[in-house]
Amino acid sequence: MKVTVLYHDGCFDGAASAAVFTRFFLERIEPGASFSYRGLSHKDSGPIDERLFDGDQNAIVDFRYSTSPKLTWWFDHHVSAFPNPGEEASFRADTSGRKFYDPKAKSCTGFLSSVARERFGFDPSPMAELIHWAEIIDGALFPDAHTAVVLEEPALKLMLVIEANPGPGLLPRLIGDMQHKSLDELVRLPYVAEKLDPLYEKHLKTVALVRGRARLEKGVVFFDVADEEVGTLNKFIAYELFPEARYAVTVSRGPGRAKISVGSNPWRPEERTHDLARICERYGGGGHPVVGAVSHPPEQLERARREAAEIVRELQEG
Ligand SMILES: [Mn+2]
Repeated sequence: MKVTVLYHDGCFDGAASAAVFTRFFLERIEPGASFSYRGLSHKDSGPIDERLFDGDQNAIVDFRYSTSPKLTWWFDHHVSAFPNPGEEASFRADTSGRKFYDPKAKSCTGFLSSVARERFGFDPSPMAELIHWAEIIDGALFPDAHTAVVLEEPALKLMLVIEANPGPGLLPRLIGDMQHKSLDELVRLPYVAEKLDPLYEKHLKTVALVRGRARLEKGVVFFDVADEEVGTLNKFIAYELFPEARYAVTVSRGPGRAKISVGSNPWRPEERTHDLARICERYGGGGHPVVGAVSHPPEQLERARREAAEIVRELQEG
């Protein structure tokens, strides 16, 4: 039996969900099954391309629903799991007993493990470490900013590699190894370590850069790193430097955009008095009440800098 597993690409929870699903399937459904994996990205909107369901059984984990009759297993926890017409009704009408959704679950990995244990008699305990860290990472439940910035834990180093997603074959191979190896063993695998080392070095350089530039004024941390290639910016550095900060505003430059990031201190939730999505919407951006962003074309960097200064003033006054 061929099983195709589609998972949320570039995401620790997505890869961990695929690993737990595979082990569950081999132990409780079909011991001789063979697996192929393919990552799905939120960049492609609209219904999922039905040609991807090329297995005898087809699963989606940690990603939105599909009404295709070829989809035989589904586990998700995203609030936006049914963006297209008819999808939610199709899920509600499903009687297969193999499609599961809980938008309150912190991670899909944790949700999938519980369902597999309760409904199918799967024993997830050998994968407890992986499941634990998927809950922390996807639920943003880091104990403190230092843990989230220094990334000493093997799970967080693995997160760095998974989110950078270097090369098309790496995640499918890693999903295979995640089924039986500890996180410490995973980060030492040569094909993981050779990607991790330069990523981790770059990460530490970015942390040092931000530490040198960030300033706290009236509860708001501000820094501008648009003149440097920093890649994805760890959003917790500001709060590691200034634990008393309420908000952080950043100007950075990504491929094809000048970006303003606006966040609130996740370890001081009671001190957030602004809806950051609302503020970002006024400048053409969006997000959630606790974190938002505004993107402009790269040639409008000066505009982004001006707007960031306005946002800083607004947050300082509130
Ligand atoms: Mn997830």
